Amino acid sequence: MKKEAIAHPNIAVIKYWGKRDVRLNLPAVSSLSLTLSQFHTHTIVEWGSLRDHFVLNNEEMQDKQAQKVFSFLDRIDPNRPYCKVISDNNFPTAAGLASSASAFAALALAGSAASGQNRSLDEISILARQGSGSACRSLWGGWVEWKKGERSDGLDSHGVQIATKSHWDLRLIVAVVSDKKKLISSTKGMLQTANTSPMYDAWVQTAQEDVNTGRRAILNKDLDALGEAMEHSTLKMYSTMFTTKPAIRYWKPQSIAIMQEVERLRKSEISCWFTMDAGPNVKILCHTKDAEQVAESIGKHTSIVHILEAGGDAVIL
Ligand code: 2P0
Repeated sequence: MKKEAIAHPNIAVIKYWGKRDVRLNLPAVSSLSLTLSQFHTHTIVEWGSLRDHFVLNNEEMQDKQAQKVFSFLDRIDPNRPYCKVISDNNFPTAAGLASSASAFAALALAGSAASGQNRSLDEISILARQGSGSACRSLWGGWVEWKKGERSDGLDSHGVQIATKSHWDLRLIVAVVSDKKKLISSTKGMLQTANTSPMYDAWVQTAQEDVNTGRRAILNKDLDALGEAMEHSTLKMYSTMFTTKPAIRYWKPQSIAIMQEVERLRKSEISCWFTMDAGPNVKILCHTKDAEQVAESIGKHTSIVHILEAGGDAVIL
């Protein structure tokens, strides 16, 4: 059987940081995200070959990355035959977006279909989560909530779409400060934070309030309320990272200059708000009518600036 699927990356507006179960990738907190259009991962899974192959962007991979893909397919079907996985990102590494979310969402969708399983989207989201936490949010377009769930088997920890891509006319501007691979992986950073930061408990205890505020703001299309909650969630997440031992600091001087530029734009009555992830790149949410102006101002600090729209559901082709 051969099946192919497409999924888009997503950016969290209320952040996921910390795991309550490392093996199953169960999060300590719920999160909210926006799925992006323009960029996607396209993946073909073909069961039946002489050995396992993983070809990423036309290059056969043989490292840890390939192993992660093959063991993920073992989760889909423990008795699977050898297979060939061909995956392409239509966005360059220099786009400044993590590709693991769209990658595991597309792989979960294509892999399940290729094995002839009839899983629901919730079940595929649960599967994708085990490849990379944020991937469980990339099965749906628009605005998605990842409920952390309570169960120890993780069956209630998956994405839920709260609004479609056409719900709200916003843009996400991605300011690329560096396209280098991050120095410390998210998984490692999260573990280190939980083990050593005195701020971690406060982060976990106050996260649900931010999710509730963020969800309400999305449903009411209130950008100032969402932006405030997004910056708060971002900076609170970083407070836990800064206070680990040793400290984790993904920021670069340019990241701070861009955050200051966003604050300056707000003083001139343009509603725009920043968020950052496990790296130095800055993402800014604003109304579509202001996007060009915001991108131009941000462009003073970095030469790569993308203006992105809300994207649609992941699909089997
Ligand atoms: C997020 N990040 O909510 C948060 C904010 C980075 C900072 O999800 O360990 O690749 O595979 O579950 O999903 C990036 O981490 O981590 C991430 P794992 P993932 O988007």
